[in-house]
Amino acid sequence: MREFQLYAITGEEFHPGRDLIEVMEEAILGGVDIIQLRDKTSSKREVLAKAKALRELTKKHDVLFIVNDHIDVALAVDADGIHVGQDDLPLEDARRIMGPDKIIGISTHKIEEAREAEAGGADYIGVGPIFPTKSKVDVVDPVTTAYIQQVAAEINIPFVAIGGIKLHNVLQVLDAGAKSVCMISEIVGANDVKGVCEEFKQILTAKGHK
Ligand code: 3NM
Repeated sequence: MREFQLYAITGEEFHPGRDLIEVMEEAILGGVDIIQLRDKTSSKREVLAKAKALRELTKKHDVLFIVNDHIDVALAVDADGIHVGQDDLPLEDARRIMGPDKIIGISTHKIEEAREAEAGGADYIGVGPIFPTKSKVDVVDPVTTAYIQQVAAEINIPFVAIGGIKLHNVLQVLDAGAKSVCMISEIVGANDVKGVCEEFKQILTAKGHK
């Protein structure tokens, strides 16, 4: 799997009146290396239409494209991969459907889930929520930065920290051992999406992550 450091997830509720593709293109121009389409409310047809547009955009800029949950949509648009939650399609089945070459990521919230994901063949795991967040409805209590240290020490596949990460606290996350960070609201809800991404990128670069 190609490495990534700055991961942005879509969240259209954070940019009312602004076009999804325009916002995500700004994020890419600011330095995001991977985008996930996450849409828990639209119809399958609507999700497919957004996925097609985002696939085109990410191809144009050579950025990875992941679809949350909708494995059929991921395959239909030839996304780079799928991201699943603990209650979605099990890893084994997701792998069978996606094949050996696609990226499969899974959200994990405790070390047992992280170990299980690694053993089950996930390409990367989400680790969170690090801080409180309002961007996910069924979110569990924050796992804290101490937990990042545990994951960094024990888990051998790439992990991305997520949940409540902002420009003002991202250094704590990196100092705890995360090499990749993922945000919804701080990126797509910003007035200057590109500028925020550039700032994240600068902080990552200063920490030695390209
Ligand atoms: N997954 P924000 S936290 C989508 O812990 C998601 O697995 C999480 O949004 C997890 O950057 C989260 O706005 C929401 O806090 C992230």
